[in-house]
Order: sequence, then C-alpha cells, then structure tokens
Amino acid sequence: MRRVLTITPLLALPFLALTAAAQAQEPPAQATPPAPAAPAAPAAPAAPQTFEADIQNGKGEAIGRIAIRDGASALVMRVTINAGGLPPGWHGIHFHAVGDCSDTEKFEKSKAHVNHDQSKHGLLNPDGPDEGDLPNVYANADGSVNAEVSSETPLTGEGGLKDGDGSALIIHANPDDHTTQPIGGAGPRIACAVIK
Ligand SMILES: [Cu+2]
Repeated sequence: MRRVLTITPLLALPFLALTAAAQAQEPPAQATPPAPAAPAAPAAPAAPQTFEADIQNGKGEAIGRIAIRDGASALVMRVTINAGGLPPGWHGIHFHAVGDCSDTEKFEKSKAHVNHDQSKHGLLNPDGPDEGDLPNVYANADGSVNAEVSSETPLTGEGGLKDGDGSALIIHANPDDHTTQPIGGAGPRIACAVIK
C-alpha cells in the first residue's frame, strides 16, 4: 500500500512542504507486505543426556572423571584419568551392578557385572558379552588415560545403568582377555565411579 501524500499547501506553507518531502523519502512503512511466517523448524532431536562422575582410587581419592552420553541405541563414555592415576598399561573396565564405591579397599560393594540375562562374560566370547563388558583402556607411562568406549547398555530406562541401586564403572588392575570367566582375568578392582 503506497503512502499518498497530500501536498496541497506546498506553496502556501513551504515549511510543511519540506516536511512532506522529507517524509516522502522515508521508506514507505507498509510498502512491503509482511513476509509469510517461516515454517516452523522441525523439532531438534533431544540432546543426549550426559552423566558425569568422579573416578576414585583405592584410597578414595579422585583420579579422573567419566562422562557418559546416552544415545538412542548406544551410550558413549569418555574415561579421563589424571597423570599418576593408574599403573601404566592395559586395564579391564566394566559396568558393575551396584552404584557403591564406598569400600575403597576392594570395591566389592559394586557387586558383579551388570548382566540381566546371565550372559557369559567377554566381548569375544561366543556366549557373551554380558551387559557390563567394555573394551580395555590403556594407561600411559605417566598413568594418565584418555579413552572413549561405547556400549549397548543404556544409561537410563529399562535395563539402564541408572536403575534403583545405580551401577559402577570399575577399573581393574589387569587387562580383560574378553573371553575367560568370570572377568577375563582382569584381577583386582583398583578404581571405581558411581553411576546413579
Ligand atoms: Cu569388572
């Protein structure tokens, strides 16, 4: 809709005429029809839930962190351990059934592996794996770890790690051979993180 200027008083009232001319140079307020409303953007998928917790050693000291992102069909977990945190070399890690790391001497309150269907232990076992099984992580010469692993065991929901009594990430002294029972020869439990 174009603005209609009435400039009748152009000669008689030059002041008003100048004002009208100035207005005429302004962009017409209604010249452009309003743009149609943009279609609603499709709803973004919900951001993965992230869970973080300290990892503690056998003295109850925090040596690092876990960070778990829960996806639709897998979770992804980062394991970060500070220098001096672990003995160098490979270490078996598993999800254990109870979120209790309070007995730092042995971490036995975390119970056995998460294993709702009584599968055999071992990512390489034809009758496995159980739901707590994970790849080994490698501690550098300085004892630090930066690793990322995945699991089909969910963080939340049915069969999830954050069930009524929670779960724990346990780090063992030795590597897991991913085959032998019950824990692939991974040895004592030397670090623990509560997932609850
Ligand atoms: Cu274990």
